[in-house]
Amino acid sequence: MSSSAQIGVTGLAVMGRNLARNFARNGYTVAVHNRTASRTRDLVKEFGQEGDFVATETAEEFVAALERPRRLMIMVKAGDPTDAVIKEFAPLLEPGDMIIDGGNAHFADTRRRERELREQGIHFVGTGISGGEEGALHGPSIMPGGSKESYASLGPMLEKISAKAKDGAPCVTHVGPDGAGHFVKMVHNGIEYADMQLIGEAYQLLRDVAGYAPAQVADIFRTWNTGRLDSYLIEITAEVLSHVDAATGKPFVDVVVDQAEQKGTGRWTVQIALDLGVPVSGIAEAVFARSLSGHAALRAASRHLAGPQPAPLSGAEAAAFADRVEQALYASKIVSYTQGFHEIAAGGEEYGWDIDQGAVSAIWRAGCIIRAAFLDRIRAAYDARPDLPSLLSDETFAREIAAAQDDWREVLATAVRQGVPTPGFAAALSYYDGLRAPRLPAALTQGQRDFFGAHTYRRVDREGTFHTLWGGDRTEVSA
Ligand code: NBP
Repeated sequence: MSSSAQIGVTGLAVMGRNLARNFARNGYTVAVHNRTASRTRDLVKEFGQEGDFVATETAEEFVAALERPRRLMIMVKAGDPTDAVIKEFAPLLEPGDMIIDGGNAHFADTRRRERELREQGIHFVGTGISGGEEGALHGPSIMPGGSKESYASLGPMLEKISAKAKDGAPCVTHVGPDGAGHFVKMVHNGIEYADMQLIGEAYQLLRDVAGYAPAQVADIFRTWNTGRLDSYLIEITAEVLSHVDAATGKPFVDVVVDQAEQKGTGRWTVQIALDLGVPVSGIAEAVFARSLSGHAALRAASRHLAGPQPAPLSGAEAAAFADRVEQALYASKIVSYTQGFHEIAAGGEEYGWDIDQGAVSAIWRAGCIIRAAFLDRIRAAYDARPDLPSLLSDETFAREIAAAQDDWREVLATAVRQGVPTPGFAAALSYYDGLRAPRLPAALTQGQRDFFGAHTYRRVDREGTFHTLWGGDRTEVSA
């Protein structure tokens, strides 16, 4: 067998198979391999005419099929399977070769794998890939980490198979060293959770408070999708809401069990944010809302609890309310992106990654699940001021939130009065109000901590750290 393949893909389930086809359709010779060899044979049988595939059955054959330095992409289930595959292939590789992990790995695992393989001279490129199976085939958003050297070799190939933004720019950038790519992919997914939760809350308000049927709500989302909320998630929301169940003739959304599942990347985003001390309250509420929905027994046992029943609005009032919900959704969305980008900045600082936030927002403009017109504007904000401390410090976003806030508050007040749960909207507004508050009750918290634990506090009028002798005569001493 000649070593002719420019890239190899091992792990040919939906993602790996479609990425391999994407490389082949773009003119690359692709070696393909899967633990269960029938998947490899099926791929070549079904799609062999799309390009140059080299089907291999053993690890040795697979590695031998790759030109040097070798580019070997792993698309297996994240976690132990990734380690098993690395263990199988690494001994067959040589210094300078690259292993690209395109699975949804935890960035800490990626850091460990990168360190271990670096000792062998192998570049380990943890790469976030978003866009689902369609994206993998037609162009995903790609977030590679790893060394600069590996990006010089891989970048042009990834640029070719990636999604392209409206201005033609490929949705891939070298995010930073070691685990930076998987970290950014993790936060992407956290933001995705928040986006979906906020859309869900808007939907429920439009149904329960405005009194619209799912098909009418779908029309409202379609209209929103022509404005500043233009995004893939709003577009598919309209599709899902207008879908009718063939078996019952009912709206599809009414026959689906209302318990949301999750695979873990949203949870990781929140866990890491807690470690980094970054308030990602909107993302956290989105994760918790999925968790609450899944507690079927608890929910069943709680149905009798007292609370108001929403009373649907009349026609003109409903339309006016829908406009206000759009404002609330947009303002809350600005806050979740603000929180997500804060986490990326904090992760970059903690791990020494030097992540270009503008470049990250640019590669999310197409291909990935959170793709949206909005991301062009985030990029513009970071381009204008790369050291922007927060998206809310950008004048345009601050002005838009200022214009939206009366409606945002009104929508939340209505939701609270009518007993419609809106944890995402509420967390976003509290974050906003928390940041703008001239004084926070944290001063009282510090006093309590000093009282029960002598934890000390700082004063507004003098440098230093102090403690009050609470159990004694309450004089203040320097700590
Ligand atoms: P899965 O996550 O379902 O993984 C199936 C693949 O892993 C098969 O090729 C399977 O081989 C292989 N595999 C397993 Br399981 N254990 C293995 C082991 N010990 N050794 C070797 N191979 C093993 O596939 P997927 O949905 O295509 O996703 C692939 C990766 O991409 C995952 O990390 C996923 O999180 C990530 N991702 C998925 C999406 C998406 O939309 N699905 C989006 C973005 C990222 P077999 O055929 O022999 O069982």
